[in-house]
This record gives sequence, C-alpha cells and structure tokens, in this order.
Amino acid sequence: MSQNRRIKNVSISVPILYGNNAVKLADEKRTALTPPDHTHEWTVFLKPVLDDIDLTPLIKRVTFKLHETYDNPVRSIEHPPYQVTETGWGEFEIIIKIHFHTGSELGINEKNFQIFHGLKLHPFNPKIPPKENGEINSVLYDELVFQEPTESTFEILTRKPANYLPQKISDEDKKDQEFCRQDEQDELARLDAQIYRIKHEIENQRNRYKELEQEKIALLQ
Ligand code: SLL
Repeated sequence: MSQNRRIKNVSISVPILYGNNAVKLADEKRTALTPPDHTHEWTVFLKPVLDDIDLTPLIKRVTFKLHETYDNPVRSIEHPPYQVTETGWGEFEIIIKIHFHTGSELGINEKNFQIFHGLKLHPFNPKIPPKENGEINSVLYDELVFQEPTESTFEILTRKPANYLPQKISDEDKKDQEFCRQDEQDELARLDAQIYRIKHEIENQRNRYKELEQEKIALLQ
C-alpha cells in the first residue's frame, strides 16, 4: 500500500518535554493504603511542546517502567496526558518508551523511542530555598525525529492545526518540492508561529539550565 512508502531525504522532528515534578506528601493526602515510609508524591510525564498537536493517531501507548519496588512497575498509558502519578521515598531511573501504532493497513511503521529519566524528589541544591509551593521540577527537552517517515506518518505530522516542518536532509532531489502545498502563504505563517513558540520554549529551558548551573556552582563553593 502506498501509505507505507517512505519519503526519501525528509525528516520531521517533534519537540517534546519529559520529566517529573514532586512534592512532599502532605499528611492529609495520605490514605490507609499509603505506605508510611512514602515521603513524596510525584508525576512523571511526556508531552509534545506544542499542546495542540494530536499524536494519538501515531502513538499507541507510552509505557513508564518504574523501580521494581513498585507493584506492576510497567505502567501503560494509552491516551494523553501520558503521565503516571505515584508516591514513594526514593529516586530512581524511569524508562519511558513510546510505542507507535503498527500495521500495514495504517501505513505507520516507525521505530519505538526510548528515553531514560532520573526521577527527582529532592532539590538540585539543598542550600537554595525551594519554590513557594515546595514543588521540585526536573523537565527536559528532546525531539522525536522521524527519518524518512512513511507517507502516513508524514500526513499525521503535517495535519493542521499543529504540524511540523518537513526538512530536506539532502537537496540532491528537487522532486521534494511537492511538499510546498497549495496555500504557501498560510503554511509559512503557521510555521513562523510554531517556530516562534518553540524558540520561546527553548529559551525557557536554557534559562532553567543556567539557573541549575548557578545552583551547582553555589553548591561546589
Ligand atoms: C534508592 N535506588 O535506594 C533507589 C531505589 C526505590 C524507590 C528507590 C517506593 C516503592 C514501594 C519507592 O520509592 N521506591 O512502594 O515500595 O534510592
């Protein structure tokens, strides 16, 4: 089927954010089922930077593999928001895996993505006062890169309203000009808006990184 055909010399990247937030577990939030040694409540998540993109036609499920001290450590989330909230006492590495739909009738045939996230419960620098609400955030930016996506994947990722910029990875083949769609002006305006938003997000992440660098320097002094 033609949807399974790969589009040569094109890659599309989808900016994502993943990570966790955590707060100390308040007494009033404890239930009879909360183990007494649990000190924190946390949420680990993965989401596209642009919240108006619907990745569900592509993503079958996202699994979060927790430490084996948890019951059913592999948590499978089939619909957004892709996140798991738990309580616990310790930090550990969580394996986040994105599973795509498969099947030749769908025309999607992309390799699963895997990301490792170190769950953070405690401040990076204990000397720096915590945020007012006491929340710890450890969030990272990454990109899901689809190299030579199938036509189906390409179609899903370039659907309006939120679509991604197809980039030529080689300019040897000018035939790819077919991606300059009918309404070029409209396409360019949307891309500009998205690029602006992504830049803004990258800037936020960069500032956060600088703050963490400062905290690290302060800690080492
Ligand atoms: C540590 N290597 O020692 C890590 C392990 C395990 C965290 C952390 C609760 C599990 C449960 C939990 O927080 N496990 O519910 O029993 O820090």
